[in-house]
Amino acid sequence: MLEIADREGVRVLTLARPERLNAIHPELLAALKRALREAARDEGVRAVVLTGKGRAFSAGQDLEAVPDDRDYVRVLEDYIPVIEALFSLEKPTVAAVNGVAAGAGMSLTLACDLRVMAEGAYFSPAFIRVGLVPDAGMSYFLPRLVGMGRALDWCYRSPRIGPEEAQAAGLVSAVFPDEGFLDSALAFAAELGQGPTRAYALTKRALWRNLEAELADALAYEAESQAAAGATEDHDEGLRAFLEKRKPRFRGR
Ligand code: LHQ
Repeated sequence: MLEIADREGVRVLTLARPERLNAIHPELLAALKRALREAARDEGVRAVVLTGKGRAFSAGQDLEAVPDDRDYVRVLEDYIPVIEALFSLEKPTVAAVNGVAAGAGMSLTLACDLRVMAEGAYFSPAFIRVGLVPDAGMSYFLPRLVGMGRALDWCYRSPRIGPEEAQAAGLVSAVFPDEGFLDSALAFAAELGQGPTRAYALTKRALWRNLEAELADALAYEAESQAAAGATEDHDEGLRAFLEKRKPRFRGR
């Protein structure tokens, strides 16, 4: 249901219900929640990749597993800790969108820091097609990532958002060929996995926080974050490497 593997400091979490296009159900969400907590605790993990097995990333909520009483508040309670764990993880997170990412499957990718996608993959907000509204974080992340005009347009029409449109909107960082996609995505993540982990975490927090802040407050928060980054071993190493004209060897501390 959820496959977990490590490669070069990158923890790879693979949604693995390929016969259902990795549709999401409560057990999968519980496994994801556990895996994200473990990834947060494990110092050897310096980046996390979320991907899907088979031809899809995820088709979203398993529509065969919705409760008869339609208690969607209850259904969404299982998503909340997963979205929060992804968002607050103090390590870079990358969604490797290998195939269709629809509905809450697309939402999972939005809660990651960065997205890369395969040439044959596409995003589909999907919710509106079944008479529902964006959930699992999409209403929060999508307008912030691509702007309100596009977010409304995509959520209303639920078009097939392919690599070209996704990249033009700034939704994805890179597009790789279908052939060898996971290797390309892992190489992309491995670079982040070899970076200054604390500085990434502080960067993520500052950018999101300061999106809503007043300038004076944002500037003060930047100074605080910089003091924290400046106290890391990786900053020492970065300075040394610069002066010695060599590539830094960051250790994530
Ligand atoms: C599926 C699913 C699926 C189960 C394909 N479930 N089996 C909702 C409700 C309540 C509260 C919580 O929040 C949510 C959030 C949401 O995520 S709502 C949006 C849910 N997702 C969708 O509406 C997307 C539904 N799927 C599709 O539109 C298509 O399957 C896509 C566009 C993803 C892919 O199309 P195709 O490549 O043509 O594949 P397919 O449709 O033939 O699907 C393959 C199989 O997977 C098929 O089963 P079968 O037994 O016929 O082979 C589908 O029934 C199954 N499947 N999505 N979400």
